[in-house]
Amino acid sequence: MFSGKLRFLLMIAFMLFEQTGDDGVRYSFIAEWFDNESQTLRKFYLMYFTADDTVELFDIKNNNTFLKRTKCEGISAKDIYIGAIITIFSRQMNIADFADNFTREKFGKTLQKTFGMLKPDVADKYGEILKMIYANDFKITKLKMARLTKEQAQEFYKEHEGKPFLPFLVEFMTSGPVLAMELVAENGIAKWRETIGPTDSEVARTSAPESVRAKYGKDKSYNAVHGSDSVEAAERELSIFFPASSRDLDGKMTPKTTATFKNCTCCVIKPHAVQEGLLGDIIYEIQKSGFRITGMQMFYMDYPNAEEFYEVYKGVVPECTAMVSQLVSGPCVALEIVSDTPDTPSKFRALVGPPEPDRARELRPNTLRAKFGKTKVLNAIHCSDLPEDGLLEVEYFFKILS
Ligand code: 3AN
Repeated sequence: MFSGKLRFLLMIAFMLFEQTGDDGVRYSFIAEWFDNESQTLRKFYLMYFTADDTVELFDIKNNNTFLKRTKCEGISAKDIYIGAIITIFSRQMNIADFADNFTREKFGKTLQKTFGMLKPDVADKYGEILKMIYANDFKITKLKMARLTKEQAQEFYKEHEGKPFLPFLVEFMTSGPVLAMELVAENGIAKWRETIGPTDSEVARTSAPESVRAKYGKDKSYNAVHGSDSVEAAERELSIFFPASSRDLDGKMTPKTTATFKNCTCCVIKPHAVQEGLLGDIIYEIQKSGFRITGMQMFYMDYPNAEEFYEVYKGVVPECTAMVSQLVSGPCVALEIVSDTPDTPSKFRALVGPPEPDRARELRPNTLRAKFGKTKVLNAIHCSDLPEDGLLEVEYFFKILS
């Protein structure tokens, strides 16, 4: 009906009206998606309607509507910020920029990402500290358990070059695993500094008794946790652990995973449980039950990978298609689990419980699925079925995908 140019102008005019007429507001972003088939980066206007949590996609190059306004599982205003990866019908879209000033003003000043890191002295307290992170309204958008080399620790703390405590700090930071995180919240940088408390844990106990360092740190050296102190520091520190491109890497290696690939089993905390903020609660239960977490990383699975991962269930488990859709609906967290006994996979299965949460609640109320699951598909956790699958699945995540 309209020529391409006119249609484009109408689109722009439409975008100038932020009120959607149904008591909601429409926010507009530039979203990017790498199309594997054509090997091109495709750009869209992504409109998000607050009234009913619906989204619409407009293909910028082809100048047409790519996805009509529709409800999209698991997406709410809190999930959308610059740099976020959101999954829309199995396509992982990167929110690259704001598409109008209205959205920039509403979103731009408030949501901010920062870098947080749990140090080697709290490796057995991940669950408790992650619970605190969620209780303080942070979203964890990237996460990796890693081991720093001496060079990497020196690079990370290069602002302290020449200070007398640096050699000890480097030794401490390379003595065990760290848990690196990208955290997002309103005024994230200042908020995370406030959440962790003063550098010296002894001081924290008097001046900020509810802070992470007051609760889990020992002194000013063993102080449990790190937080960036400026936008520049956050960018630099995030790029060390989570490089966005090879330019970020600049020839250096990222800190390596801590996965051991020995007497282990695989646990995947599913996207719905991550989105519900249950990561800390689940990890707390796992650590409390005597299992050790020796590898942990957040993954944004794409459709082919999710299908490959669940391949053995295809044609056997009727919910397989729904399980694949759930796994690509947002970030999941994969764990390498070990224990002091040789039969870690079966021991861990017993803690996870029956696949159907309702049944689990009846028969095994103390299991993870009984506590955190909703339905057979949304049962919070995947764990390896057969003992020999444990290592294979750990390798799939921590060698192949990672
Ligand atoms: P923060 O981590 O609170 O930003 P910084 O940047 O002054 O503190 O120091 C970085 C790290 O160096 C601290 N987290 C702590 O582990 C260590 N550190 C700082 N000051 C001292 C000190 N005087 N003695 C020992 N370690 C220190």
